[in-house]
Amino acid sequence: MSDIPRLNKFDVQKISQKIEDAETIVLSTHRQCDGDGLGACLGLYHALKKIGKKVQLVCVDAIPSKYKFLNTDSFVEVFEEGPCEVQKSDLALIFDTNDYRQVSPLYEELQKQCGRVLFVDHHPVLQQGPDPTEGSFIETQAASTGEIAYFIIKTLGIRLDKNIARALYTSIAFDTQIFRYVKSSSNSHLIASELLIYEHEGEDIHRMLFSTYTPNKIAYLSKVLGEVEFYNNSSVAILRLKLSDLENHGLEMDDARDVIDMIMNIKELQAAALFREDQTSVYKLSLRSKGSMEVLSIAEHFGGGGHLFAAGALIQGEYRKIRDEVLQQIQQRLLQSEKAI
Ligand SMILES: [Mn+2]
Repeated sequence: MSDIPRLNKFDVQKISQKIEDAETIVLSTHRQCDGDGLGACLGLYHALKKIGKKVQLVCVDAIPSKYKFLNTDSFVEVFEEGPCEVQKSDLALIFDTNDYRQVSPLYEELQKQCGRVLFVDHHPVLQQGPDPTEGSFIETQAASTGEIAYFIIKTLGIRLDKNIARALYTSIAFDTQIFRYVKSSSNSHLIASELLIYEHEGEDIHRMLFSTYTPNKIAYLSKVLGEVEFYNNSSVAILRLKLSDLENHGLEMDDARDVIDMIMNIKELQAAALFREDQTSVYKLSLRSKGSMEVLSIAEHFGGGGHLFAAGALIQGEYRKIRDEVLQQIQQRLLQSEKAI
């Protein structure tokens, strides 16, 4: 057997050099942050503090309460909860998106206060959207941005510790959904195995990320999952989440995030679209597919973005009209993928 290196190292030399050259650094991630972006930022935050950098971690909007175990109250500032002053810095790094619109209005402030603003991401650059800033690091082979942060930390020669490991493990466990989505690479597992030398409570982290249900959430799920509409012999599913249902069950927006992943566990399903009502007639569209057809271009068509098989957009309009439009686009791609077989 040939000696295949099991750890696929990303070329983070250039971005690491820029970090090394900066004395003051601001770290951030996209709006409605998740375990990936937040964990990657926080891991790098702890690492850069260890080598004497002046670091600030700022999120655009409120951090979901389930991330409290990362001590977000002590280390993370929230721009929209103000007053939060962005420190004058040599460099700003934005994790887990390469679309500045996901970071606005913090992005504009970062541009003012920081010498350079770069993205560190694993989403494809949008065909119909803004280009990432020059010098950004984008590696679509990374299953999480925590993996990229890991390689940066290693390249900078910073020793791991419990704080760093806990944050990076959170990032990896979140985006891979506990090692389900690893991009056919051993990286996520191998990096995690090293992190677990410093962070012994992997199972606790899994629980804090994914087992945070309340009786209210179960009642909510039983209502909304009963409303899924199926098309094309159950290979396409569509679901609308009404704001009033979340409110009636006393839940926060983040509680609706995993509904689409549940639907994707249906064996015969090829693609799903979920419309989460954010305001009256404003929907956050989430799209998923199992890989036989891409859904990113549908998201882009509506001004959004994401990954090839998991993407989203913000759409304004009358529900039935936009649902039919999205359904038609999914069905078109499904037909093409069936023809291709
Ligand atoms: Mn991510």
